[in-house]
Amino acid sequence: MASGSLLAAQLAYAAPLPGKGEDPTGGDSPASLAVSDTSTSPDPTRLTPGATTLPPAPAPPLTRGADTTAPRIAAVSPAPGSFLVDNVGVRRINVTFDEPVVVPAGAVRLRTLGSGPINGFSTSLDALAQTLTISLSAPILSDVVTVVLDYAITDQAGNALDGEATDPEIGFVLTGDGAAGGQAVFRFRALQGDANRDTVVDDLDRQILLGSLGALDGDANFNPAADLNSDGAVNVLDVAILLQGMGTSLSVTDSVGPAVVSIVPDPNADLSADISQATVAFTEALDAAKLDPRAFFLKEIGGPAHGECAAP
Ligand SMILES: [Ca+2]
Ligand SMILES: [Ca+2]
Ligand SMILES: [Ca+2]
Ligand SMILES: [Ca+2]
Repeated sequence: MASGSLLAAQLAYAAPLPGKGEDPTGGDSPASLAVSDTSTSPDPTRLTPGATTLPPAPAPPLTRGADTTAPRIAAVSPAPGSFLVDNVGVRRINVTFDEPVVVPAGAVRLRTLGSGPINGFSTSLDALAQTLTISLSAPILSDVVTVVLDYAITDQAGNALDGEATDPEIGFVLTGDGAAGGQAVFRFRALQGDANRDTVVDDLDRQILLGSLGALDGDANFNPAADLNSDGAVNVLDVAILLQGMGTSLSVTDSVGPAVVSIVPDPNADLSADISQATVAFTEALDAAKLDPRAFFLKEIGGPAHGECAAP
């Protein structure tokens, strides 16, 4: 089932291919196409009748102000890849950007490995609009949570989020590849009481707690793994957390389909040159044996499809 959504995916471009959008006749004739193709058609005899000069190159995108720099994510808390073993789990996530942003509805998506999309959450921006807080209506104490921040998020000038993260479970300094566009994907794990983080809460975790019971941070027998709530002491609070989680395990059933992380070139940007290749990155590995080339094709808006694309 997971590959079904992939196979249904289609790549459609919001921007016209170069030439089409600048062609005042809007026609599809080879002559009018050649006019705007300045790189390969210098022959003046092919100009549209009446034209004295070649038309200007398509305007560069993002002309709404001096700010042409895409916003990036500077920090995520909890840190990407965190394995939370307390009785709070995944309940609140803070995402700090390197400049004020606008977060439209639908730009933040949460999913769990065990039960799919999370709908019960709210988002808020701080006064400076640089930190986004995602608050879940119910804490997630046992699951794998994936957070997707879409590049519908923009800065105040409309530049799309430059959000690519190298690995959803590894920290970073700043997201992005230097070009606007690209979803940010982060992942957390939670299993209450799993002191050794082996995805099962059992007697091994109980032994780890007993070995450190009564210890304070700095004591010789203090084991950070036993301090389930990370308050610097291994005590009755940690025992209570362990007992609540005892016998549970982390779901390993993958019920979540792959999602697109980024598309290059950005489908929302005007193209300044012909393209022969588009690169699509996904949140997880795809099953190469089930990749159907017909799932990917390029199509001009109002124009023809450009054939099936080879997927590596
Ligand atoms: Ca900016
Ligand atoms: Ca990018
Ligand atoms: Ca364990
Ligand atoms: Ca503790």
